[in-house]
Amino acid sequence: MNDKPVVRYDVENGIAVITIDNPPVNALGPGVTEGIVESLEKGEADPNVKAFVMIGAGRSFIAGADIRGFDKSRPPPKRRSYELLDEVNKPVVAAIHGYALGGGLEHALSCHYRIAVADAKVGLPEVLIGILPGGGGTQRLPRLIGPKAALDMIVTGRHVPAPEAKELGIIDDIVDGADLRGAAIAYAKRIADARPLPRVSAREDKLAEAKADPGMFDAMRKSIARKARGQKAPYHCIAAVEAATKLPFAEGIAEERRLFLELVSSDEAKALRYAFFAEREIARIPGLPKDLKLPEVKTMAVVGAGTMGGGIAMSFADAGVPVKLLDASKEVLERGLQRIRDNYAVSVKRGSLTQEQMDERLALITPVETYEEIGDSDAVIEAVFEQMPVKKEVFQKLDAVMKPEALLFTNTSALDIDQIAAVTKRPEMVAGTHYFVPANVMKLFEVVNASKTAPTTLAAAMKLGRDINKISAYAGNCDGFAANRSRIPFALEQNLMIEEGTLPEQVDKVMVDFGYPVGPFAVADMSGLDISYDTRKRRKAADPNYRMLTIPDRLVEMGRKGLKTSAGWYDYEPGDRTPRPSEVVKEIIREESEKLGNKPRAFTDEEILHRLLFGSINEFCKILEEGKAIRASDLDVMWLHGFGFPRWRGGLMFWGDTIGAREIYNQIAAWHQQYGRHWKPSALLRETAERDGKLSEIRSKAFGG
Ligand code: 3H9
Repeated sequence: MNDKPVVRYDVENGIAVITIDNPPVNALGPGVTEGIVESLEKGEADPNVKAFVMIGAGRSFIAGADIRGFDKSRPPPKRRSYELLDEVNKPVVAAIHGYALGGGLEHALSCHYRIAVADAKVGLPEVLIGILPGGGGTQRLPRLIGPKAALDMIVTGRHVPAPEAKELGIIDDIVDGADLRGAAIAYAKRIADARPLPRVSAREDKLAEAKADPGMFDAMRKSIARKARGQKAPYHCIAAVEAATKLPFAEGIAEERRLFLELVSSDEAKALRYAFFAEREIARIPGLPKDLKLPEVKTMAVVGAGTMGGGIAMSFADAGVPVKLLDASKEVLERGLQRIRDNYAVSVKRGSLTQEQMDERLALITPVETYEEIGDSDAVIEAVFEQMPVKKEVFQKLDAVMKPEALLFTNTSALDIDQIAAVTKRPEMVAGTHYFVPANVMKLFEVVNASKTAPTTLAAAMKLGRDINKISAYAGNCDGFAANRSRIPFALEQNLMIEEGTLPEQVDKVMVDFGYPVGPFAVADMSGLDISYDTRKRRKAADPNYRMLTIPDRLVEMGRKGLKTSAGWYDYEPGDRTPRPSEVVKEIIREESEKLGNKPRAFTDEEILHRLLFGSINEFCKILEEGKAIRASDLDVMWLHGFGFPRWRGGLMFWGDTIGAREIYNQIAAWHQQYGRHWKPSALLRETAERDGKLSEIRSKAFGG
């Protein structure tokens, strides 16, 4: 047990310095707010103290309340530090470096002055974990910077860089980062005698903005309606800020508290907290030595300038990493580069990128036509055609030209990486780095550990993903790896239910109501039905028992390839992406289900939802059983960042726990009897059901579970 105090108090030349020292991020865990209160009381009572400085030790000011604490019951504090800060009669200066987030910024807002170093960030990101700022942030921030700017910060949860925070009026001064403590003490001395104390809670001037524009709150509700569908927290955030403009400060605080308490133990907040920690846990691979010396990856090469290769090159350029893009065909290379330019140009047009940033990123991508030119890169990702002989040829060439310490990665989504690695003399330096489409946008970066991959290669690949702001996720080498493999049952059920007579629009509506941004049939139309058609044909050629899907096959064969042909599962008007239910498709479904001997029947929404999701829960368990993933929560994160699973539902396994492993197992066992082999229950699922365990807490036995 570490009994180092989490809050230190010392007095220097009449200035009491309150230092929060609760690693890693100075969250407001047990003892912290109590320590702040105690220090303020001590300084108030000491006639030698003229002013206070509040500062964080280590890498940050305060990153907010301790998120783990929301699931534990803690007795309410005798005095709330936010309130005491408002009451003290000596000025308090918040000295911010690193992050001042959530309760951290709320403490700073309760102080009388705020100074920050230039690279500090401030924000109220509570909405991202399903709650609202409950330490007075919804009442003080609008008073300090106006309700409009406060709404923007509180409803998006975005981190605001210190220079912008100064412009907004959150920060009084930007100071040199070399000696923040010294600068803060000097600042405190300067303002020590200034009266009255500038208390944010006492300000009313900025609130006038809401009187001039009373419609801003409804406008905000309207603007978030699509994105915030199914969620409560963003709306409660708006309500709390609105209260700030209508109620006296103390009543506004009471209303904030009431709304906060409604959210903090909601399913939405629990799910978002789960996702927050799952996203951090996924970086850990049990058994990997902590002191591994990783090869540095500072320059990259990508082989293949198709859509995928181009997206991969962009993912590096976006992170400031120089990347060579290799394609033997000049034409493909130029087309690839043009696609990259066009993609960046769209971002510039939308305003998410400046022309200067676009130029900088393009300058980081160097097109090359020969393997020799990439030989000195620290690592290479192959993104060529998905055919084993082609991949093998590429890897033989890479092995010959790449410097001996270079890492060789493949972006294959389905092929056996052991076979690819076997053609090289360095299979220990080969791993999979599987991107999701579009590669420059999707956050998931699946790192596939082949049988000979060395721990350093694996760890370097995981780090590479994080370095380019992706979420690296471990997967074992098997058909489809972890993410795509776990989604196969979903895609299969989607089609089988159609054969039983349900319609694409019905399935899509259920999934959109569940929280997906778009239903699976509309997504299939966007991706192009011909892609899965080609995969099915390939699989059938390799395995005569492979079950073909006649309905989507017929659609492709009659030219209905999706959005690009203005017809797929849905009809589309030219130039319009709105899916419209199709009579043609309805008729094909009727004919094909009749041929299969299926009598059309009505599906309930619940049956559709469970048929789509239970199969993947079963597959998650099989993947974990085989040691091809580490934890259930990793697979949940993969679905959040690879397949658009609604974040406020936590993840597939977390959602499964709201139903219960036992009920899911029983249903799967019943469908196994009814539909056959593809519903065979996983032994791990059965075992979890029998002991009433939690699906989201399953950890593969191969990794010590
Ligand atoms: C709040 O403040 C409510 C208030 O309104 C008051 C209500 C009354 N709690 O992310 P990292 C851990 S709600 C507990 O890898 P980075 C994290 O789990 C809160 N733990 O580092 C990890 O642990 P481990 C509002 C926390 O540098 C380690 O710290 N605040 C918390 O990439 C390092 O984290 C937020 O929502 C926490 N609050 O990013 C901010 N924060 O090593 C949440 C971090 O065991 N935090 N940990 O895996 C963040 O956004 C990022 O952690 C931050 C640093 C940007 C600060």
